[in-house]
Amino acid sequence: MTIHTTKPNSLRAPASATASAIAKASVAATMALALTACQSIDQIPTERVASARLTLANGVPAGTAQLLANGNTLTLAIAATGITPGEHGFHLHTVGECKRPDFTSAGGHLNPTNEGHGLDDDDGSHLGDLPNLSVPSSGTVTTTVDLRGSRAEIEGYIFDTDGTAVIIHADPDDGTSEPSGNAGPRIACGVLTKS
Ligand SMILES: [Cu+2]
Repeated sequence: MTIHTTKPNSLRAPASATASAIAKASVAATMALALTACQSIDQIPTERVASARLTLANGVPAGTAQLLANGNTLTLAIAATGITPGEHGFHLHTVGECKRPDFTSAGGHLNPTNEGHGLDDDDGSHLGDLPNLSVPSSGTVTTTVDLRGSRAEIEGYIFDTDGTAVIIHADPDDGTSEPSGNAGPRIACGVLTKS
């Protein structure tokens, strides 16, 4: 996989990325998915706001997550690899720090408005509550999710003084249990860094 240098800056792999073929392929897969998951040309996110390099608990690279913008909508696009097949909790966490091996340094869910946890619960949900990742037998998953709220508001929360992390858990988020959906240990983590 070659990342062509003639592409606009927003479509290139992060300059700081390692030469890992996995990471480069993941970036390309993320962009391809972002371009195909949309309904029409004016819905395609055209600006990369931030990106995160995901790492497993053992330090192995596990793909990328990118924060993309289209107008007032922010979309998180993830291309993760090396993940156990099945359903996995997937969240934004409130501190942009991924200390291995347990990633507890990332704190709890990003929840700037003090809501309850859970996309399926009736007491609201955290901004960082995202749908479970459904990982196929290949161990590689690509998907996009639109974040809830205006771009300016969400960027303010994500790029606060302590930053924000993207986390994948070992188990599925049950959508209701406080405070984190009973999703088990954190198996992959990446810090969102402005592009
Ligand atoms: Cu989490």
